[in-house]
Amino acid sequence: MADGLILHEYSASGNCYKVRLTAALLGLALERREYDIMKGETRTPEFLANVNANGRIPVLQAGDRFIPESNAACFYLADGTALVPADRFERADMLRWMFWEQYNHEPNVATLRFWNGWVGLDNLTDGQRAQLPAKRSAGEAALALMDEHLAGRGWFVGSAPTLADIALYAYTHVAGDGGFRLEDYPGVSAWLAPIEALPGYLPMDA
Ligand SMILES: N[C@@H](CCC(=O)N[C@@H](CS)C(=O)NCC(=O)O)C(=O)O
Repeated sequence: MADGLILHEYSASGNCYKVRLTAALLGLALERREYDIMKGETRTPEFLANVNANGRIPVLQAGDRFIPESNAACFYLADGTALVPADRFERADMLRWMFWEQYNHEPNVATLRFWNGWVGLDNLTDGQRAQLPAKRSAGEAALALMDEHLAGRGWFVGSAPTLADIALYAYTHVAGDGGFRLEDYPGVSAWLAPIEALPGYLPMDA
């Protein structure tokens, strides 16, 4: 890839980890720039003007162009590789799971991890506290749907790992941090190890 690649990130974020994991599996080097989201470092006028007007990480920088949104950044890295199926239906099916991840999985599984491990359950606003039961049951429903889909298959789409697996792995493998019990989802639990055995696999805390 000709462009120098820079990942603007907060390392502990699963959304950022997805991009690092995709790059690692593809053998691509990334320069990493860390922003402390707990200190509002992605909300400064400089960040909003120069990196992402949406005030969030990850943002992948390719040369002088910027790609916010984790799954778009993963796609940029993996387009044309085996992590994106050549078959048209399977490619759309991969995108289906990546959109689903952002709408049904991440807002529940990742948010409870963040509230539990970063904000602290005692520090939630009344509005956040009121959302806890709904987020818990929506997160459990997401894990149950993954479990059902994985019954009898090794990967989310087709017969090989794709970006759908990477996008879903990022927050699923640390779902316990948000109080979810992965042992209740045997299909999901069994799917983690083959991802971790892929050549180039990078752990979240590396
Ligand atoms: N849909 C976005 C979500 C990005 C997002 O929510 N990033 C969080 C960290 S995981 C963030 O930057 N939070 C800091 C803030 O909102 O100020 C993606 O997939 O990249």
